[in-house]
Amino acid sequence: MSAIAANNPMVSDDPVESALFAAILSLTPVPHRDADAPVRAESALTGAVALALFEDQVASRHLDYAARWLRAHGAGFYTIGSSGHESNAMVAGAVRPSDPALLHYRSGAFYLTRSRMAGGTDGVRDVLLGLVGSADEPISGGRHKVFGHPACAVLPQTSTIGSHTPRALGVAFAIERAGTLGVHSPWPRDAIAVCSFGDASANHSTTVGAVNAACWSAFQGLRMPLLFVCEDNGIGISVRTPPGWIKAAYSSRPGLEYFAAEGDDAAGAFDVACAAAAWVRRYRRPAFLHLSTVRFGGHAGSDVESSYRRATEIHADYARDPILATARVLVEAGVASPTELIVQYATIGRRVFELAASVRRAPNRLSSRAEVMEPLAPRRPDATRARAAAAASPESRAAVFKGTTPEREGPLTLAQAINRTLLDAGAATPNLIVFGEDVARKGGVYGVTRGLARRFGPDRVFDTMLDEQSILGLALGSAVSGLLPVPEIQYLAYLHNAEDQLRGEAATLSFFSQHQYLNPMVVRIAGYAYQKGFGGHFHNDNSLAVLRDIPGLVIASPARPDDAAAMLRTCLATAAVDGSVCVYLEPIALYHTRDLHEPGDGGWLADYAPPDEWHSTHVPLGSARTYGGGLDLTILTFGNGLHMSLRVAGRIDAGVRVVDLRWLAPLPVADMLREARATGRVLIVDETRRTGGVAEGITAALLQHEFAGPLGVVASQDSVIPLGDAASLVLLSEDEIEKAALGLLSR
Ligand SMILES: Cc1ncc(C[n+]2csc(CCOP(=O)(O)OP(=O)(O)O)c2C)c(N)n1
Ligand SMILES: [Mg+2]
Repeated sequence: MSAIAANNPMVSDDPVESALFAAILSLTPVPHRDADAPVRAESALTGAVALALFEDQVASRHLDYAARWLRAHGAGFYTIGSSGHESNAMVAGAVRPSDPALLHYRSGAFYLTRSRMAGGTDGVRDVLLGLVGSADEPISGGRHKVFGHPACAVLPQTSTIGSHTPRALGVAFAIERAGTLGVHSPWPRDAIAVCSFGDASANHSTTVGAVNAACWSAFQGLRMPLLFVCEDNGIGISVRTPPGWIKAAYSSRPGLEYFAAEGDDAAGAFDVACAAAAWVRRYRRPAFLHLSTVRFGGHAGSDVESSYRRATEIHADYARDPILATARVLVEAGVASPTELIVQYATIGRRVFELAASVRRAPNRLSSRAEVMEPLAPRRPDATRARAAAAASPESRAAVFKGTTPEREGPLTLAQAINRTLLDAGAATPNLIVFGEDVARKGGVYGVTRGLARRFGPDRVFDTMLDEQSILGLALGSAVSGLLPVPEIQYLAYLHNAEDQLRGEAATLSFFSQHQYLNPMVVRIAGYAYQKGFGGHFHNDNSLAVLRDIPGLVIASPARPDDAAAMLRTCLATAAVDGSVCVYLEPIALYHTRDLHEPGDGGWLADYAPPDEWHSTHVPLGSARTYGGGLDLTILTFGNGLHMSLRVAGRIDAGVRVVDLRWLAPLPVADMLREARATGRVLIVDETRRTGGVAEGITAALLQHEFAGPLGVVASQDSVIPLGDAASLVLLSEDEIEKAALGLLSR
């Protein structure tokens, strides 16, 4: 058989292949039998299906050879393969091509089976184009090597292991919820979500959390059609998973049905996968399919497996080759002879090689910065304005607002304005859902979501379990399933344990899918400091650096009730129109603030604009608001800084204009520059930290655009915020602002 190997320049002397050939050739051929019959008694796997799966498995194996060959020739950039895991093709064969799938990076054979079953794309070519970073690759366009295709219902994953599991939870949730709400979804009503990951990944808190959230849901009877697939090769790079651990950890979880399959038993794996899929589809509850596999060729091309595994151990795995397992049932069932299978293997290898050689010759790489960045966060401002101005019918509004309307209520606080805007949005947007900790029955810790659950019902407004990763996961999955999620993170401090779901998942989806998959969402986060009643660091978090550097993320920072309403409409509109991921940061200390300069002046209240004014009062992304037209000093600020700065400006005997940036991403650079140049002197008032604070970005933008006038910065200390009055010792104060302003004015 070395002649066959020599026929394929991608493979030379691979012991896995030699062992596979020898084992296949040692099988005893039997007379040809009907390919439509089961390969063995009681199995659902027919000879014809097994043969097709064999071909997918073999093609997947050859893609791994191609990856290394392309790498060796300087044309490929990724060598983590699926060799040894090809039994995941059985899982793909057991579910429907319309079932949304979020895949492990070793689920290559799954992807090939899925693409064959779904039609509309050549999976082998897709993967090859991914390996060489070709702009023609159908999902990420050369931006990452991922499995994904909208025609195959495969969502691209990131490289952060486990990070796709919360989204999978959300997709399963949304399959059901979109159906209940009558919202159009890309997934059939009886679909199930499929989510694969490795055994080491099964220990990651993200995966543990997603499985737990699925169990928590099922335990109380919520529908969660989610099939977890753990591809257990017993190792994570070089670290062994304790034998028996996956079974011990996942076989007796409340609400989770456990299925176990051996990857070297083709018919058995197929049947167990069918049983697991059928169980999830029928009962609409989560299941865990534990698929035992081996891993051939180390973790990746660069990995020297022999440095941490004994040769005997490595060789012993060859007998568990899933391709051999499928070959065995095919030969034993009389569907093919050993020689026919080897010839088929070589033919597929040749085809993969020829395709690999062709993508190597003309890789069509991304060639400009604009091309790379185009799918990050495309925006259509005119469509957003039009959408933001669209209200529900007067009748629907009357029903939601119980006869009155917010524009007739008189001046509102910030919290009230957000609340009324959410009510209006809920009335106008049937696919909008609001959820988080305490948002439904209690109406939010600060009452911002009060009344929403009563008006829109528990299918659209609901309390979640206490897990920010799962809250964001519900949003991520809902958003790719036709819903417009508005999740709440109770305090900014509690975003940090889950922020990768925003950073790695939400903000990258459009980039890695060329906006073929979008996850529009508006994440409301109560944040910033200066809270009097509920003190200490965690309720007064003022650190935004982790949000500000996420490419494409919108950060809205409303300070006043009228802006808060308009900006929330803008966020919801750009989410719906462009698929934007928006963080809407609510300053807790200003929620119920009524006055500005003196008690009783009502300077922080505002009327609610009636719908016919929403178009003219629209606040575009990245647009600031200026207070006063003073010619002596420009204060650039946002959030609580606006309240403090306006008070200081009212006290100083000079012409001060105060600019509320309103958007921290994208920063309103043009507005900042115009207002800075109008006075020639700038004070940046930044309530967040000195290090990593917003002032850093503002200063850089001013300097890059050659603003040359005097420039001052005041910000809070680089400190954790203490409880009680001591907080004021480290937080930016009005006195500091005033002193800095007077200092600049005297220059
Ligand atoms: C959050 C995270 N930490 C670390 C890594 C680096 N890393 C990549 S794969 C891997 C091991 C994963 O093992 P397992 O889940 O068993 O999958 P396998 O490769 O064995 O199929 C590690 C540590 C990562 N990608 N993501
Ligand atoms: Mg593993």
